[in-house]
Amino acid sequence: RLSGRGDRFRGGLIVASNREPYCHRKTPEGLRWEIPVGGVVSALDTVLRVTGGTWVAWGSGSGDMEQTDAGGRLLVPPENPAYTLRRIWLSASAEENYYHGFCNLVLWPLFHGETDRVVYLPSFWEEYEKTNRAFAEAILEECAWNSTIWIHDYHLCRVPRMIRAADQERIIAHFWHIPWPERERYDCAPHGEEILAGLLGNDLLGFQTPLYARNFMDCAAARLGAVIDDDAMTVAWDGRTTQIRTFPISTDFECFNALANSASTAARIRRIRKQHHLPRRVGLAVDRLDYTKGILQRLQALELFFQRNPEFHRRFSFIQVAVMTRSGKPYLRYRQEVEDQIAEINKKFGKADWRPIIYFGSKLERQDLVSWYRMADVAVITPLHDGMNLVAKEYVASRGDGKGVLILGRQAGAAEELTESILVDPTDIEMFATAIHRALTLSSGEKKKRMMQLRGQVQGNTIYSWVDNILDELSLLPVMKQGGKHA
Ligand code: ADQ
Repeated sequence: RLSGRGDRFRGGLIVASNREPYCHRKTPEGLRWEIPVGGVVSALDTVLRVTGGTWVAWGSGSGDMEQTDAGGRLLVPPENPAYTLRRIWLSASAEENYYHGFCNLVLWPLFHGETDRVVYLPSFWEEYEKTNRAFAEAILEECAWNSTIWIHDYHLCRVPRMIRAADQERIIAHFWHIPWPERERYDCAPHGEEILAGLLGNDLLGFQTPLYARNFMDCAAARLGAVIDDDAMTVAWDGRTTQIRTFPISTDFECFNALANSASTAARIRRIRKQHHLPRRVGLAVDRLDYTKGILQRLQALELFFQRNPEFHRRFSFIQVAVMTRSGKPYLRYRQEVEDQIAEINKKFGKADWRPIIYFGSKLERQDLVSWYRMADVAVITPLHDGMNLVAKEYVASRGDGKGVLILGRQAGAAEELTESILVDPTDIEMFATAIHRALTLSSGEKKKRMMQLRGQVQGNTIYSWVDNILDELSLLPVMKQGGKHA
């Protein structure tokens, strides 16, 4: 499914991300493994299962050490090994300052337009730098002389430059999964120059949308005085050139499509409907529990919708799935706010035999997730800011029946491609509530037409074409470094 290009990674593919794809936990029943929830993990595991290679990541599970060899390595997926996971270990201080600190309290809110939430301490940066160095060293240990290094996201901004300092010849690519803000907003980034300098150690730097790529180039010019070539889409700085490209990430269309069309999904839908006493029509949102996903605004819109449209009482329930993937005060507070708001709506409109909002706070197995997608008359995916949003694409891939309507927030990267969805500004609660009503009253012909166009879009750019496009770009790099120096 990668057009035979898996074998173009001759020296092997080395992927690096903060989160690991498989996590081992000690439980009262013994050691268990699980797949952490999140877009980066779900996209990349799909890829590495096909290409093979090594994935370097933080071993964050309580039982992780027990499962690895002395070098921190093990083969995954546990049930069907296809690639190597190289775990690295973080000290308590690194976990606190690098991960909870610089990543979650500085970079994440800053890059999602939530500058009021940014909290900065100097110790955050010290540990960020140290942890990035530990990643760079581990990556270099895993490399053959002709390996391709592929780094992911905002946790590892400094790694490309650190590897580059050790080896000029290496091919280094980086994919940025979240938005890149405009220059004015980036101005308040602590260590803004070091972040840019780190990323300009890459040969290739990929973004989800043209806007984020543009914003990055503007910031590099303004903060570092880098030279921008708008036609070639390159940034030149400190004697080297980085190619800037746009690669909108996607999902495994065929996998979701086939599973959603299966008899086992149909049986599961019947079971779920009965178990939760669902009315005929349901709406759905699936998010990691995060303030950027706009869950509170969505609940406000639903409250207004139920207030304005009593004819939907008892006939429509909304399912909110929101799994907590990060700990820490802002997330605990946000979860409390979400739960309180749901309780209030249910108290205001609910009846003994009907709950307007049904809330699940846990991880769903793939088959259950697909069953919910297939069952939902409307999916309401309305982040305040989001690099792409894979849930929107997974929903579309699961609707081979041509039914289902997607309401999508304009600030999701996915809105650039999924233009046949009903696009909303999630902070305009009036319009949002109207959009929910519209989605539920669209004619079946209109629904089908829109869904078919959306499906064409997702099918035409799957997770495999995403990797293919990145590979094509890598092979076009002017300085092909293979054949260079041996590590
Ligand atoms: P995320 O912020 O994690 O990803 P998203 O792209 O929506 O956001 O991916 C979430 C993934 O987790 C989906 O594959 C979804 O199916 C899964 N998921 C969510 N809740 C779940 C649950 N309760 N049970 C099981 N699975 C669940 C980051 C960026 C995004 C970008 C991706 C990929 O923030 O903008 O799209 O990386 O680049």
